[in-house]
Amino acid sequence: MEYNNEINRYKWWKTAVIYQIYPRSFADSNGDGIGDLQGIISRLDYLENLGIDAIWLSPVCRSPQDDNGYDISDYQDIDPMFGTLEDMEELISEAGKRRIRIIMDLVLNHSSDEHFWFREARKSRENPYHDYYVWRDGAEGELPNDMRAVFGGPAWEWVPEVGQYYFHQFSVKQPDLNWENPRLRREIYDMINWWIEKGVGGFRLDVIDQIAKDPDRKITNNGPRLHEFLRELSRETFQKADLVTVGEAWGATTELAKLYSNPDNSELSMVFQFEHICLDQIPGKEKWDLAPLPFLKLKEVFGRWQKELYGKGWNSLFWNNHDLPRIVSRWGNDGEYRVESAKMLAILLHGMQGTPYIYQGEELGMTNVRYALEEYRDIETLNLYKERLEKGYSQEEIMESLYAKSRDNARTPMQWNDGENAGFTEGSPWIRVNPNYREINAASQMTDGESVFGCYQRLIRLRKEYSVFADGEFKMLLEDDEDIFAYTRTEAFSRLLVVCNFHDREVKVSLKELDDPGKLLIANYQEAEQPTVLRAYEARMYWKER
Ligand code: TEU
Ligand code: CA
Repeated sequence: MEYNNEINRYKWWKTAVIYQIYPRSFADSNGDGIGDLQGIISRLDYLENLGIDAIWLSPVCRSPQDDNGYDISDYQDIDPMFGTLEDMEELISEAGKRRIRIIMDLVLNHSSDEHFWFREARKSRENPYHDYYVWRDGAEGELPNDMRAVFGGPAWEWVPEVGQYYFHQFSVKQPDLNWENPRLRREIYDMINWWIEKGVGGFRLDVIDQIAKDPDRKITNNGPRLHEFLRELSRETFQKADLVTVGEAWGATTELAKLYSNPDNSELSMVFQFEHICLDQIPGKEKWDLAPLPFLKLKEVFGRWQKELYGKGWNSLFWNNHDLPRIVSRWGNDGEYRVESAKMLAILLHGMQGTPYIYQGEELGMTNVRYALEEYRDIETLNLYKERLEKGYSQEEIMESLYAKSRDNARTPMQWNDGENAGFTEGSPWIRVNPNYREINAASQMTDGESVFGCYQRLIRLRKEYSVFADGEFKMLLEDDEDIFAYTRTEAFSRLLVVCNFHDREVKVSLKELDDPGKLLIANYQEAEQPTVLRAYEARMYWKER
C-alpha cells in the first residue's frame, strides 16, 4: 500500500514520550522494601511535571517472580506484592486525570509454570490444556535437541507425568506458549480485551518476535507464522481502540520492522529493536564479551533505521530499559562529565524520528552500580556467574562483565532524594540503593533548570511544540567523523539541526549548516563563543524556518 500521510500524522503516539516504570524499583508505599502501585500513584505529579504522555509499566500481574514478573501466573489479576486490581484501576484513572496513559506489559511468549494452564497441561497428554504449551517426546536424559535457554541450561525440561519435554526459551519456570493452538490464541485475545475495557492506553509486547517458534527447526524468532499471528492478534484486539502497541523484537531488521509497524495499522504501532544497543560486544559472542563501542557503526545503524522507516514504519528511540545498563555509564561519562554527557545523549536521541522512551532514573542521569556478588538479584546475572565460573573464567573477568552489563544496573531503586534509601522505601529495599543517591536524586534536580531532569523536561516540550520532531526527514551529516554525531530533520517549512560531540575532548567541527543554524532550542553548555568548536560532550539543537 502507498504510504498514507493522513493515517500517519494523527496518531497521538507520534508526538508522545513514553516513560518506563520498573514497579519493584520505583516507589514503595508500605515499607516492605518493594515498589508498588500506590507508590507509583504517589509519584504521578512528578511524572506530570516531567511532561510524559504514557507510562510503560513492566509486569504487575500475579507472578511467582522468578524473572521479576515476566513469568505470569494470572494475566487478569495483580500480584499482591504490587497491590490489588482496585489499585490498578485507581492508577489508570489517576494517571488519566493527568493526561497520562498506562501501557501494560504483555508477556505472551510464555507463562509461569504456576499458571493454571500449565498446572493442567502437565497432568496428562489428554488434558485440554496440554497443547497450550510446546511439548516434544523423548526419553529422560535424551533431550529433543541441543537448544539452549536464554538464562542458561537446556531449553527443554522433562515432565515424568506425561513422559515429554516442554520447551522454554527463558527460565524453566517460563514454559513457552504454543501459538499454533487457536484456543490458546482466543484466550489471549479475551484477556487483552478485558484490559482494554479497563481503560489501558496500550501494550508493550514482550519478545513478540519469538511467539511463532519452531523448535524442530531450531527457529526461535521470526518464525514462519509470526506476522500471520500478529495480524490476527491486532484485528481481534488492538484495532478496536486508539491504543499504542510496541513490539519488543531483538531479531527485527528494517525490512521486518516495516511489517510490524506498517502505517496501515495491521500489526503494531512500532517496534522496539536493539541493533544500536548491541554494538559494544565482540561480534558473534554474548553481551558479556565486552568490546569498545564502534562509533561509526553506531551512526550507520541509527542512520539506516531513520532512512528505511521514514514514511513506512515507526521506531522506538531508547538508550535504556530494565534489561540494559545505564547509558551515561555505558556510552557517556559517569564521572567528571556526567551531567554534560547525560544531556548530550538525550539531545542526540530525542531529535530523531520515532517515539522516545525514558527509563526511570535516566532523566536524572542515574548510573551503573558495582555490587558485591551476593548483592545481585537478577536470575540472568546469577546463572551467568555460575556458568562462566564452571567454564573457567576468572572471578575478576566475570565481575567486569557484570559491572558493565548486568540487568541489575537498571534495577537499583529510583533515587528520589538524599534521605535514607534515597526516599525509595522506609523499609529495607529488595536490592541495594546505589550509594551515589546523595548526589544524584530527583529532589535536587526538579527545581534546577540546568539539571539533567530539566533537559529531559525541555526536550519533551519541544517535541510537542515543533512538528518537525515527528515529521522531518532525517539526514546524517559528517558520516565519517569519528567524534561528531550530527544530523538534520527537514520538513516543508522548517529544519532541525543537531550537533553532538560524543567524546570527552574538544573537537572542531566544519559544517556549512552551522553558518546559519537558526535559533538554539536546547544545549548542554552556555552559548558558544566559537560555534565551530564543540566542548567535551557538547550538544546543540537548532531550529529554523526554510
Ligand atoms: O527480554 C527479552 C530478552 O531476550 C532479554 O532477556 C535479553 O535477552 C536479555 O536481557 C539480554 O541479556 C524480555 C524482558 O524484557 C526481560 O526482562 C525478560 O526477562 C524476558 O523478556 C523474558 O520474559
Ligand atoms: Ca511495597
